[in-house]
Amino acid sequence: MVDFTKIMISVAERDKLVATYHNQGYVKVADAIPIEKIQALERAINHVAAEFSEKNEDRNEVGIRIADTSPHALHEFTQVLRMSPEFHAIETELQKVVRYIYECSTVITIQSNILMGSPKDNTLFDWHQEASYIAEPDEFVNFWYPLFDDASEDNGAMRMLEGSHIDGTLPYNEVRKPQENGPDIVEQIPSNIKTLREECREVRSTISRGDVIVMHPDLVHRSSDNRSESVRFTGTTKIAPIDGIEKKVSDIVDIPH
Ligand SMILES: O=C(O)CCC(=O)C(=O)O
Repeated sequence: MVDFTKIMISVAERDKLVATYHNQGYVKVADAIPIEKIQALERAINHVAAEFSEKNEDRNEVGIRIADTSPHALHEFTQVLRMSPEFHAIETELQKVVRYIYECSTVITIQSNILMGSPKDNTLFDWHQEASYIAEPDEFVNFWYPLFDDASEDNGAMRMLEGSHIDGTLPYNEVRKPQENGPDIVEQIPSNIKTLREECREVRSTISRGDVIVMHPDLVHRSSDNRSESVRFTGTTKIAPIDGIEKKVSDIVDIPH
């Protein structure tokens, strides 16, 4: 794993990181998010959880109750956190990684969420590519990172099919999954998933707090069962390099001078 605090000063390490990203379709970056920023988000989450708490439930109990029974409360809970300055501070750190990988100065966060995987979660995402859900822009990176507990096999660290990004965005089958407490989920599963699973090595993103997995938008991946006792809090952030956007905009829009 590349240590981000060190690669910031080494061209050779940067080249290694970029080559790994392009060859495997993902790269693990250690210490991309300073621990103080994660701790600040943890305090914010505890604060929001206290607002949602019934009968002195702790953060974990609140998480399990709302994740299992109330999609509406879960949505509210995660939206409040998603818009918090503490979460934006983490996004800013991830933007630095994208600037570093692309050697560019302008980047934009196109989607960013906090996901809560309860131990009884039945809304796991099946095998998919981010690019089949996000058509534009075609170039972005997808970060996945544990927030409070290290990502382990036990709590359902992300599974990735190494090299599965090579053929680009794949045709998919739509699979409808009815939910007990909310609207159906429709997933887009690559049509050749069986072959991909035979041909590509499956890797688990077992990483520590502060580390991130940087995934190519065409990498096939999925979440997995949380067999631990605690809610799995993870961040997922998609960031695009957009250097040259001013030029592209002025090509299609007549900007008055
Ligand atoms: O962590 C999860 O449950 C799945 C997240 C995911 O698939 C993603 O961020 O692309």
